[in-house]
Amino acid sequence: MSQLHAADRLASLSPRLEAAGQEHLIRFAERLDPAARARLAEQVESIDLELLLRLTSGRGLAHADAGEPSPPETVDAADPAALDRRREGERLLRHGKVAAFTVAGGQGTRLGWNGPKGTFPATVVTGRPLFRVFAEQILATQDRFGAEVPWYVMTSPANDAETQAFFRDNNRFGLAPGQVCFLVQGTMPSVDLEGRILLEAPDRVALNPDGHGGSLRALRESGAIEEMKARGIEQISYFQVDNPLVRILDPLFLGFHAADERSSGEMSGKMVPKRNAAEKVGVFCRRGGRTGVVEYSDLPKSLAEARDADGRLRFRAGNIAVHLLSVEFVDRLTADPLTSGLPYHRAVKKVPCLDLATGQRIEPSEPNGVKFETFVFDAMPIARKALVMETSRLEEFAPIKNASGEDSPASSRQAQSDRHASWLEARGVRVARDADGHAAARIEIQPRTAMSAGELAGKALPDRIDPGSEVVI
Ligand code: UD2
Repeated sequence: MSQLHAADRLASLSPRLEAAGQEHLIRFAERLDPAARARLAEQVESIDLELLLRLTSGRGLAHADAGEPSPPETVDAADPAALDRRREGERLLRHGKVAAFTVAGGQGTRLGWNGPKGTFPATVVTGRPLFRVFAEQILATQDRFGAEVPWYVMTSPANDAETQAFFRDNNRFGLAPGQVCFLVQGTMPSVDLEGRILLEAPDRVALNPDGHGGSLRALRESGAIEEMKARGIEQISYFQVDNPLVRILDPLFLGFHAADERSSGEMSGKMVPKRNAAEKVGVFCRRGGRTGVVEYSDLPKSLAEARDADGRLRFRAGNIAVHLLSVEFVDRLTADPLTSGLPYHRAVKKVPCLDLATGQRIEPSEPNGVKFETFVFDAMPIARKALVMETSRLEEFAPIKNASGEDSPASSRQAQSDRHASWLEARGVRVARDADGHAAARIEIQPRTAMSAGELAGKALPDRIDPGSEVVI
């Protein structure tokens, strides 16, 4: 591109930027070479200034106070319909109607891992990375039901290349060519506290990933929805990259979601009872006749701590971020970008950027910027009827989020051993336990061996597991 052309492009953006109060974006453009000017022009052209104006003036934002919430109705494995529902879920898997979908676009800053979170060594003995843990569950499901499960992985511009390289270097963990599909999520400009778009460098707008709610639009824009329809996929099994205990393709959940009169088959979620009032998980609620999630940061302390007559937390339905969505629902929801958007949540954060007056780089010590993100669970109230299924924390939830303490690699590994100890004990194996009742050995059971205690039947198992031992089954 010629220098003149790039300069022209920037000049022609000027009136629009001025009208939107964002003319500072091209203030430092004179210092740039033609290629950098062209890059800047392209980025600025792609910003939806109208959307930003709406958001910075408080419209299109999620409201935490949309009526008094009440706890939702839930179903679980003890439900009288469970056996029939499981059969229906198995039928969907046998007929290849389900795709797996991982959101892995987050930046994983809390964990402090230098790389995409899915590459983190998560399992107890062999240190299998999260992506391999999920791939092996997909392979194990295929072993059992005989139909291929396509796997969609959403990345972000910051980690896409590294994520794809990891899959390539590991030969897609044994999955077939064409079975793993990557899609890159969208971004939103970060703004300062006055709503001015921030620059990361003279030729670069400060962008943040648009939240996991952006996954629905990314499914459409990448062509994944069309591809799923062509493959005969009906349901999408959505999960986060951070939970090695996640049951990716759960026939019981699938059956409740797709075939129960309490569900519309559009969107469902799984819950576990909250560990305590302060646990950092969103909670499922009913509001205005609809089921949805209130994020932990939006739940007033008085409600978070409220108890029912049995002494249990009133809002105990902790969201473990495992959802089923029908392809048809995502298709409908994303058909019209103007009317179908999820509400944006506003987060005030520290955003390294240029001082908009001087062009000097700032590493802020206090929050100086606003990031806008959408959350996938805000699609739930849009579903005609959304079902919430209760499951067990021991079986399905031990996320890796923090470097230490709760929800850390250490706590997740202990939880993995505890789950596997309980499976072995259910088959008569004596497992050493410590004074707190945790497994006193490191125990890894691989998905292709068993994905539940029942599946260990008929397998060669030790009689006992001694304290301090390491066992892979
Ligand atoms: C999330 C839920 C919380 C609870 C908890 C369960 C939100 C806002 N909160 O908390 O209610 O259910 O999980 O574990 O979801 N991601 C993207 N792109 C983005 C942002 C996030 O792909 O732009 C992915 C990220 O890679 C991860 C997941 O979404 O897999 C969760 O993101 P988070 O770490 O921001 O959410 P968290 O753990 O605070």
